[in-house]
Amino acid sequence: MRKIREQGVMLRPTVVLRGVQVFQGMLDRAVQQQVLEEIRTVVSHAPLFSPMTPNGHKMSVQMTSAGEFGWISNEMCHGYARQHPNGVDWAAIPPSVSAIWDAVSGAGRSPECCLINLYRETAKMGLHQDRDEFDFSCPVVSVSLGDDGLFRIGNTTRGGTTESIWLSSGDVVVMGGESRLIYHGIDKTRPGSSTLLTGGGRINLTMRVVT
Ligand code: MD3
Ligand code: FE
Repeated sequence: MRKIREQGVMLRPTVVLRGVQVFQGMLDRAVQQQVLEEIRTVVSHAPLFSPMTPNGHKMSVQMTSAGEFGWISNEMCHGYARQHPNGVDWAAIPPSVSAIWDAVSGAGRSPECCLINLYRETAKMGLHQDRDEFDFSCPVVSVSLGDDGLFRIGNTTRGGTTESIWLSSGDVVVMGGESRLIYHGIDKTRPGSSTLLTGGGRINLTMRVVT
């Protein structure tokens, strides 16, 4: 994908929703499998855990990270940290994943965090803003793998109308510019809609610049 950009052929989003760019079907099955295999290695190094919500409830999504920073939320800490809650350094962001950032981010910086979210059957993520990062001029790039997820976006302030779009395995989403601080969430997944993950479920990767 890096090659494509060097040749000067820009990828075009298939859908743009409130400034959020959606590249549907950007990753073919072979690339999805490659990414998944590299993510499995990351997860075996830094196991998935269930973070706490700000109100002290357990989130239904399981998480871990790769990169210089990972995102954690427990009694001790709520935000980016250099180590997994168990004390290990996060693994490096896999090359197949940073290649996606290089292809679509248009950013002059490399991602410092790849957050890995696992949605089993009934997991969801409520509407929220991503504002734990320092530099909002860099986009967030998301990669969907496995089951479809219903992605909802609202506005840069709470309330108002929202719009939804189903994200499928191999879709890439770029939230930059005006859309960087938009409220967003995942209402539900469609269990059984993909055969990519053994045991089913949805994995979302988000790459971010943190500092
Ligand atoms: C819009 N993840 O990890 S990815 C998250 O599918 C998160 O797991 C969802 O929201 C998921 O924080 C949605 C798409 C996404 C990610 C970051 C954004 C959309 C965004 C940041 C700003 C605006
Ligand atoms: Fe988010």
